[in-house]
Amino acid sequence: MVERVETPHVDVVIVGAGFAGMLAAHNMRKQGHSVQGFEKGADVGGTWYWNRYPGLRCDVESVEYSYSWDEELQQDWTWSERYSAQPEILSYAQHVADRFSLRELFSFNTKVVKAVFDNDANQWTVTTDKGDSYTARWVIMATGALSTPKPIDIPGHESFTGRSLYSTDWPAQPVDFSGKRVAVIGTGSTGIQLATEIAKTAGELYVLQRTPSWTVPAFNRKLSADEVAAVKANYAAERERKRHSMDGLGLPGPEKGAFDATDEERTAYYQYIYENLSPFTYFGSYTDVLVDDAANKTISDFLASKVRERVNDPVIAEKLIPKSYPFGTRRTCIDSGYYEIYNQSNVHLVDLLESPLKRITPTGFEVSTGSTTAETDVDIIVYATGYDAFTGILNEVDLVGIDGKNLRDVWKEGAKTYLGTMSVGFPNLFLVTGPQSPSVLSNVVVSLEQHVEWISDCIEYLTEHGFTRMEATQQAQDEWVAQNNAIGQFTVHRASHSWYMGDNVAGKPHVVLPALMGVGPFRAACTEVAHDGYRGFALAS
Ligand code: NA7
Repeated sequence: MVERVETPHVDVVIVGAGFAGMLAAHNMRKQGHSVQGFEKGADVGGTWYWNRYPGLRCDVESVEYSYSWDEELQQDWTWSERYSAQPEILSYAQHVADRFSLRELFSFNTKVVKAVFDNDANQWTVTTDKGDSYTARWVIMATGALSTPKPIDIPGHESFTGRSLYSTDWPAQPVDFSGKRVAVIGTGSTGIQLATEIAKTAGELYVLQRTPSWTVPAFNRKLSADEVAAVKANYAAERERKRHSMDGLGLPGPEKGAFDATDEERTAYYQYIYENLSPFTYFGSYTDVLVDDAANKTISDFLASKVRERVNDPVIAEKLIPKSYPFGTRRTCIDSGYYEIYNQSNVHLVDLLESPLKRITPTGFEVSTGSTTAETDVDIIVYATGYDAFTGILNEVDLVGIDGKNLRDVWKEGAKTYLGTMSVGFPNLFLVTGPQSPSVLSNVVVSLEQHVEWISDCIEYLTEHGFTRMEATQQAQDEWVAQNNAIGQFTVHRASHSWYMGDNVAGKPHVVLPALMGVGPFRAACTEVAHDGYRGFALAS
């Protein structure tokens, strides 16, 4: 006789044990739900578990890039530096897991490979790479926006006989670059952090730059006991203020247009931001910098002057200055001496706009120089070529909704959601910081807390009212996406071609992926929807 094995059932499946997944698991358990979490890594931490390349730091200040939902936690934990390095953020995540006994809610080293919606039972069947299946009423995809590396699209990269390193899959053992010839491909946040670190010891470092990024000095430092005490004295109130700000950082808002200030006044203000605040503040420095190209250019001009100050060779400086996109339409970086590496004799900028990268060879890389090519031999190639943002990680799972439709196919023409959290045809499947939510354009911890708390309240409401099914309506989703696209057209993002729009991955449709309205207005919109009985969602028992 064949023994029938029942598929275990839980109220909620949570995918991912990063900052979002840990909070979701904590909340669901607190609300009395049965929870099964899955995490493909061996431990908690998400981004900070997977990424461990040298020089990795968060570009949001430590005291802000941390949970705000537990007063005792934020009072007990003390950050050592203004901008934390990866090991400290990972130990924070581990501390939270210990403190709230979160690990027991997750199966680690377990990847969710498939989830299929049962339209009659209003539940999902979730299958892992171990072959186990669970049924769950609700599924929360806490999988992060920057989790799946962009495929390496450079010809010949597999032919390289030296060492290839990937920022997204860094070796556990430290890599010794001393005396080595190294190429770093990519000059986003990751490439900038890596190049700065590798330049310290490499024999020769070649930085292969296609599109330059704006980057400003971190002015990183140890936090003094007085500074920490001052933050902690007012933590809860400050966090609350930031939740309603445009970027989750609560930086001072603009009062007037860029040209309503004199040149001297504007320069002084930009200098103040440069030395004291996050560069994300520039977006909110004047009312028109995000909508008017000329106003926007005042920021670029100011920052360009800084590059010229920091780089000795004026030709190199000009190559490092972004000229092809408005300020703020690509991620602004924070560095610890990046531009200065170009003043070292062992560091060489390879401008791929001038000399396009043709291929990786068995011994190095080859660029076109007019009618000829030039080959450079290296020992190590480091790829810092970015992510298939927002959708990559969701596409890795077979998410099968109503009528057997796969999310991957439904989003072929572009990812669409309502409130960044649900997509039509996929009832009971919550996304955290999904497409058309602020996520990457904000302090993401503030954004993910808002999203997870909204989802938690929503599941509470559905449970209390006996609803077993929730689905975004087509109209609500269409309007939400249209509104975001309209903001894109209204702002300098209209000229943007970046991973914010899906442009970095071949074949990915150009869609405004992050919500551009800002963190505070997004929160208000979500709260209003909830107050209206989850307007724009179809609820059923
Ligand atoms: P990014 O910001 O997407 O940067 C990737 C970089 O890699 C960027 O400079 C790309 O140039 C470059 N790239 C990608 N493919 C190629 C090829 N084929 N040839 C040459 N150069 C290439 O990713 P990061 O990991 O640096 O940062 C992601 C986010 O993580 C960051 O914003 C923070 O929020 C944390 P391109 O721009 O395509 O010309």
